[in-house]
Amino acid sequence: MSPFRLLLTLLSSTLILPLAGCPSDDDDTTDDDDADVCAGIEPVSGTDVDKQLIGAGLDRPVDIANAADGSNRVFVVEQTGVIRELRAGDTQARRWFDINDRVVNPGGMGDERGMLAMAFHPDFADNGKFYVHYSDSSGDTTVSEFTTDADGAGDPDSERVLFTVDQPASNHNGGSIKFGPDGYLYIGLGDGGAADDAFGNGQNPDSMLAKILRIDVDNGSPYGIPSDNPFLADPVIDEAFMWGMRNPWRFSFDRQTGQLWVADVGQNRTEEIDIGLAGANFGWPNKEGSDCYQGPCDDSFEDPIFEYSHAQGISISGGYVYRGCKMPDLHGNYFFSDFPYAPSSPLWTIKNNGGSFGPGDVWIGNWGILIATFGEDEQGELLTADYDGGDLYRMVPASR
Ligand SMILES: [Ca+2]
Ligand SMILES: [Ca+2]
Repeated sequence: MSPFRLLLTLLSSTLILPLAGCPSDDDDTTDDDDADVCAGIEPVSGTDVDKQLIGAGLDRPVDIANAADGSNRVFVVEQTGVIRELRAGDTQARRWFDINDRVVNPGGMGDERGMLAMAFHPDFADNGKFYVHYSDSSGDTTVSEFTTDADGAGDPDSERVLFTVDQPASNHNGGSIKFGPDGYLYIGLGDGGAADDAFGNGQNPDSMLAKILRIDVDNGSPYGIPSDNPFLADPVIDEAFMWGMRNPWRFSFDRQTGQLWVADVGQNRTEEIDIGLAGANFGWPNKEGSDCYQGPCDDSFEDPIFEYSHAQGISISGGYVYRGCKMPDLHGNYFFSDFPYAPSSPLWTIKNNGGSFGPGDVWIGNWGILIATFGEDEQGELLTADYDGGDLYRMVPASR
């Protein structure tokens, strides 16, 4: 593990997302669901994981989600603009939503455009609302709300556009959209692409690009700004939650602590993992990882909690902190991978080892598939997909 530099001892108390003003999780009648989520599931001791095939025939799977509605369905976003649904017991995923007609046709492997992510509204079971992040027919970023139709499928005709952003190049569109434990929608956008922040968005306070945004989809038109967003009294756009990102392709929330984990794809030298910190500037392009890169470089920039060099990988695929039922010995491990453009992605974890983050309990150099993304099922078991082979997997105890 010596090639990996372990960075920054961070007090966990400074890292937890502010939960003040929590609009959707303050109701005692609904927030005790997690208590029985593991009922009837036998835990398995040990930290060896294997992959169990649970679906096949997917076309470039880039995101995996669950509706948290008790249905135990798994949803897979295909880059071409389709969302497929895998019901409990299914082996073949069904077409659930299709906006291929308004999504740019992604080219070959490594094309970063297309439908990139989806998020279910926290009250999806009641209101049928979900959100998608896609590149439109011109390649520009669109984040929209949709609702389900009478049959419970996603309705392409229900689109309510939240915003669009011009994309000056095909790469670095960011990707993830997810609701935080505060009920707000977080959206990751990259720097606009090309290389070396060619369009100057990394430290541009006026642009929606190169940021993690945080908006309120339940108030305002087309959306509201949460009253505790960190840049309301600052030149940085009010939607921003953190900035100075290069290409935050995948982020997630720890379902136990609420902590935000962002994997920011690097330039030619370093891949990084950042912890959510309201108002932080993560430094791109002045810094790549913890190294100065271009422009003025000082302590005002937030450094990653973990980084690895391009001797180990070339494009980080962020994952999740494991909080599932089956493998309690792996709780607290943050799973992630890398996208080597071949079916040889690693499966790595890091965890907090007494104040700093270092390699965790799983460290597999080649897992035999090409990993662009991870997901959680309703029990918090981790899912991943083979971008090239189109297979969907659940991580299971190797000793089962
Ligand atoms: Ca502002
Ligand atoms: Ca950075």
